[in-house]
Amino acid sequence: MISIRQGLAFVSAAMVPGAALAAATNAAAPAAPAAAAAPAIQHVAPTAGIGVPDGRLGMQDQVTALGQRAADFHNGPLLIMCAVISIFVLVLLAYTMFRFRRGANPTPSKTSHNTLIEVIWTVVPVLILVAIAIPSIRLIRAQYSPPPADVTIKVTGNQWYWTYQYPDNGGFEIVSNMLKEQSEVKAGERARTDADGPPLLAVDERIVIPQGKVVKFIVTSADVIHSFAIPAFYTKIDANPGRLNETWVKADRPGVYFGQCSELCGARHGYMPIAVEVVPQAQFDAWVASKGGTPKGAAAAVVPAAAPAPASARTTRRKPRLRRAPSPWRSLRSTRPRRPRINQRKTRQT
Ligand SMILES: [Cu+2]
Repeated sequence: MISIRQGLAFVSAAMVPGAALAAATNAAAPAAPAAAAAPAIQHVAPTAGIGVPDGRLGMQDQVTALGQRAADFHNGPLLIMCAVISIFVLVLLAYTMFRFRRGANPTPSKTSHNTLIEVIWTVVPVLILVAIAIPSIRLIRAQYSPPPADVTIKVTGNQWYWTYQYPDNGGFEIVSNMLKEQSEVKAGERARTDADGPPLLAVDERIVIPQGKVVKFIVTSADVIHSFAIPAFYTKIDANPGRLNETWVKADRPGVYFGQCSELCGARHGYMPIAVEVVPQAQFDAWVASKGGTPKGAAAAVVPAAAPAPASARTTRRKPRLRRAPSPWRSLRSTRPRRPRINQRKTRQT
């Protein structure tokens, strides 16, 4: 696995100018802040088979309702349809090869078309595609219609690490780097342990999100295209420079879930994992405070209460009216000299 990734890394290093040099010096990732403002929460260790790859075929166990819906659709109707169609085509092919072989048919049939069969083999695939498209489009609609967000996180892909900003909680930012193995770190440097997660997936700073709350991820990139992907949430979205993409998650099960950058983004593409830890709201607030942020609701207590409005004042605020910007053509029209009305004069003279 590592050798394939390293091979890919060298190929991509050759494709991206300057990437080879950066890979050699390994100087891209900034260090995480050394000291936190308050003691951090106790992070949980991963559960085997949940949120981590375990060698199985197919999808990981889903921990969001939307992910479960997608997994049910994939493992149910889609796989059954695939299997039935594959077996049907295989049997038909084998039967045709045997029944119409040259040995049994010295005089070959001259049949060139059959209208009924042609109608059937056109209409049936169309019906199958429609049967797949309707639930697929419903699923996409559910993915792209997020409920109002409780927490917003801005995710930025960098060569080759992730940064996460919490604008709803004071705007603090954390930098997340992959943890190296014990044999790879210098003395005094933090190495991966099994409590952090599996090799190539464990990170020094996890994204922490509250359990059962709608979390909106605004995803972008600082350099090249990355992809923010967490299989247990059924989430994968590109991080494009200069563009904000959006996805959302509502995870009901506490735990830690791992993902990776899923877009070939340069020499160390294989070394920018993602770890999301789902914790109860109280722990989330404690974690936010430990990072120097403000738990939601705490900000309201800090801001002084507004002076009571006079009795005559309106109780509801009127929606501000949007002023239309003056049209650029307007000034152009007023300064443009008027065209002489030659045609009209001519008609008057004649
Ligand atoms: Cu990447």
